[in-house]
Amino acid sequence: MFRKTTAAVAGILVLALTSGCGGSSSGGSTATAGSSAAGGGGKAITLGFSQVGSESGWRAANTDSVKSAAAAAGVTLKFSDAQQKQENQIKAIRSFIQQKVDVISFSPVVTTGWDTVLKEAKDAKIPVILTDRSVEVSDPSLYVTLVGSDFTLEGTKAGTWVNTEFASAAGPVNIAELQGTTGSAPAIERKKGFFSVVTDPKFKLVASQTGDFTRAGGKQVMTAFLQAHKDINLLFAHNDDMALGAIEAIQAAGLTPGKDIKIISIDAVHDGMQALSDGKISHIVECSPLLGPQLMDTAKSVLSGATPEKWIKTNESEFTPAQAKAELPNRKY
Ligand code: GZL
Repeated sequence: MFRKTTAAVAGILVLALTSGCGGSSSGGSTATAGSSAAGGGGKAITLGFSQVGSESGWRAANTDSVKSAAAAAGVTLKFSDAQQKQENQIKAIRSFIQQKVDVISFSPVVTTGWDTVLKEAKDAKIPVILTDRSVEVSDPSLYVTLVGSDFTLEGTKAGTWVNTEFASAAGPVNIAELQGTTGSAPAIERKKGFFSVVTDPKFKLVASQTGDFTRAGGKQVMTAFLQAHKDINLLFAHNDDMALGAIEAIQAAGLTPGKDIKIISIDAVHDGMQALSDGKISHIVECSPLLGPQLMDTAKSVLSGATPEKWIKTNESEFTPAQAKAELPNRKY
């Protein structure tokens, strides 16, 4: 996983400054928006963006951030929704290459399977900027940088809260885990970070399965968990949407979320913060979707010839119920 800065990666970007032309990418929905702005060489910037899909409140906020930042930056945006399918992202990237966009950006739905299409972008001399999620590639020069969160740290923060919350518990503390999309960077790294600190033998992982980051998935899987296990003490949900679905399942089982089963989640989207404020979720680690402005700034600097750090990290917080109550009026998403 090339998320570490590798000096050798410098690479010389030969930038295609031809402006993108019309047309749509196959696979998912594509739209073009925004007016042009000067990039390197004074040419208008056209950015091709392949979004994972619309699986969660986080994703909706991330899409809004990218689209509004492109409009504010005067970047012509070609936007493709992959409906959570890697093949649609690959098709979209190939379409952007054919359209000769100036720069390509995408949030990779999973970490592997990108070498071939990113090599095609490199051969076409179109720089690629990752947002949100990372990739595992054989050649780190296949993308310029990642603008996104440290998911391992998010998992570690969640695990640290668990250790504090259950410090006085003799155990066993039975944990159920709703994993994010299988093979995605946030699912892999949040799990790794969490269990790197939740190591006391009193903690027992009694159930773990993907809910694919959706409310429906969280509800369906938690319902099955509750049928199989009558003694779950803690739910670790990789995102708020799955936690919100799980809350419905917990209530349907006649239990009280936040009391009978503590819930630790990640994202801090509005509905998650509301549930936290109401005590149904116990603690939330923030993962900011507001990556649009950083993406546009990075695209412009790359097209002007700069070589950014290999990973431009977003700074994030975490919230207790009281903090959520106070923060809710200020939330942008
Ligand atoms: C994290 C992002 C994840 C969110 C989920 O950066 O990739 O995908 O945590 C979203 O809500 O579906």
